[in-house]
Amino acid sequence: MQLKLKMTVAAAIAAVAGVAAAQEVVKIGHVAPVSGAQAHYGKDNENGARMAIEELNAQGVTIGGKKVKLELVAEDDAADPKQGTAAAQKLCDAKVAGVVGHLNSGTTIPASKVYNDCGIPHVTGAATNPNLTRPGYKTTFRIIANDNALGAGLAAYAAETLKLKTVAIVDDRTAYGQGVANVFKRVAAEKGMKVVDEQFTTDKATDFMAILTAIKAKNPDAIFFGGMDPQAGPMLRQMEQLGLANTKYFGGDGVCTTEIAKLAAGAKTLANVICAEGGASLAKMPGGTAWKAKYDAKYPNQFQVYSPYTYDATMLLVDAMKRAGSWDPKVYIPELLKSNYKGVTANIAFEPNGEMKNPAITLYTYKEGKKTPLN
Ligand code: ABU
Repeated sequence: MQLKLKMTVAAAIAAVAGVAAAQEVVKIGHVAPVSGAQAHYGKDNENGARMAIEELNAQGVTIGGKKVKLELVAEDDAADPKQGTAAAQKLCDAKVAGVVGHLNSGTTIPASKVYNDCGIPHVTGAATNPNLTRPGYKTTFRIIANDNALGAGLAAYAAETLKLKTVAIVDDRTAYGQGVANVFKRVAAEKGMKVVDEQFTTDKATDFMAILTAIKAKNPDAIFFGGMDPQAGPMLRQMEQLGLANTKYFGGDGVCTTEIAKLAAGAKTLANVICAEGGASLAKMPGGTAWKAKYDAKYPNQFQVYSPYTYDATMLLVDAMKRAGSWDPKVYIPELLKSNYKGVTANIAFEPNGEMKNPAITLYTYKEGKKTPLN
């Protein structure tokens, strides 16, 4: 009797082990800054990817007739280009099937070469510098509008809707900040605006009194800032201190966060912000409102900007693997390029260079401290 019981237990253990062995693990990488001043963006991005992986695993995923378990391999690049390429190489060495990321154009552009060299696709839902897709790597994909659209949309709004005449431009000298500022400058000038001053800072600075004092002397209708919210928040506070209370403040998606309202710490100049994002507003996304409610329940008070896109990027990778019947990048990359994926953010399809077809852009302002769409 005892022997029979032992044999039954052994058979059950063997059966469970057999099922476990049959279920293969498919790794998906995610990279963003989850340390340093931009950690709030990175955590939000990582949450989006993690939420997608957890939902997919709960539903059960079958690729090429095999049941698989998805595993997120999350890396921190601290928004630093060198750490970005190191993280990319780490993910190549870990043999992930695909990567969601990175956040910053300054890390994504150099990392894209690493992914191309090791043949792994990456999908960014945050990096917006147009140069990302210029090399024509078959492994690079972007699911939001780039800075050509954001900079031009903001310049058109400044010149044509608000009829502003003069602007001072500040950028943080990163690939993103400098790039989006250059597009704004070119299109604003084409539309008849005069650039009365140009100043530069860094993505580490928090004291802008000297450059704002110089700008104040030129009395512009607006300031355009190419950079992120750890700089934009204090800059808005310092604009208020210097009496620049009526100067409009333009920025790209990097300043269009929930966090900027906290970083501006009650400065009235927050209401002067007009920023642009490379997608539809949550209310106009196909699944935005329901998705945001799920996200907030899981990650309270962590939403910033890009998590719906990192969620979709993760789903998109797995959708291509399923259609290809393989998670081998060589096999599923052609399917990824042919995607016609109905995401939470949009219907996602790609141009041959990996840019999204027909991305939306949305302009926002801040009303009573709350980010509010203008279109
Ligand atoms: N798109 C703004 C933030 C990320 C980046 O492009 O650097």
